[in-house]
Amino acid sequence: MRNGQLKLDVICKEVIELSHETGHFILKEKDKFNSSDIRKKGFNDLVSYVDKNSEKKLIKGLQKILPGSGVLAEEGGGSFDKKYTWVIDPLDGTTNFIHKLPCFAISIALFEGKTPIAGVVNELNFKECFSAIKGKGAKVNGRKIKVSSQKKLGDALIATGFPYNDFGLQNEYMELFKELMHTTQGLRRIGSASVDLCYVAMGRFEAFYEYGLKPWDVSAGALIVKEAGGRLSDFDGGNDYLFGKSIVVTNGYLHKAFMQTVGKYFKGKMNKLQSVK
Ligand code: 2AM
Ligand code: CA
Repeated sequence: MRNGQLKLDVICKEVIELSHETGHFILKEKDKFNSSDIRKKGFNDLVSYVDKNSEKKLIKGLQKILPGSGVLAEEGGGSFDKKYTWVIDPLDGTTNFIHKLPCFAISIALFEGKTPIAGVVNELNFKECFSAIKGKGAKVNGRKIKVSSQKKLGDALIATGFPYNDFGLQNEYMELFKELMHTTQGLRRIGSASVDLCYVAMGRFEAFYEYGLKPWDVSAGALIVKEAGGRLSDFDGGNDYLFGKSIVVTNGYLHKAFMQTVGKYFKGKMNKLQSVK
């Protein structure tokens, strides 16, 4: 820190390094891992010692990188009571990891107050480490990235996540899915929201939508895709996509049309989501 200003480029480099070290641990464990290591946090909600140890390593490293910072993490919780807060998913795509299926990633965002200012998503299987600093663009493995320039929904590849334990809007979800099956080039479900967001950021997907996610799933990826030129909304068309449990992201060109389609099924219905209090 100099004159109260964070040196975000230096911090970002150190976070990337930490994500590689922790990623090395996760990949080493993948081969030893078996079903007796899995614990259930709730219906369809899986966790293992790998998630927990990865989180411990990250928190220790991040607090060294920025002493006095707070943490909000998937396994250990936390809050936003400090000036700077790390929002961490130590293993995004746990179900994939357990089944030894790519993709899964480490997702780390740095917030100033409630605003993300830096993000790193390290996808460990294909060794693609995405990063962004607010106002400075987005990168993969150090190379600048941007969203696709596709303007036709009919030629767009769309990513989504299926509802996994809150089925309050299941019918609306299926109706939207059906429409998109007919009006787009196709739909994909990768199983790691942070990676979905980064794939929109680098132009592999034109759009991504999902509900029921938490800030640690989306915060780093949302900054990365925004810095790559993408547009983001919640399902109601507002800006509460980090904390509001629904997110739509597009390459920008398709945003209006895509939001109109989402709105047909979801507008005014988000209160039916059981996990939204
Ligand atoms: P996770 O692997 O860290 O849990 C997939 O749709 C996205 O939803 C992933 O980012 C995944 O993150 C998140 N998610 C959260 N809880 C989940 C669950 N119980 N089952 C599947 N995905 C879950
Ligand atoms: Ca996780």
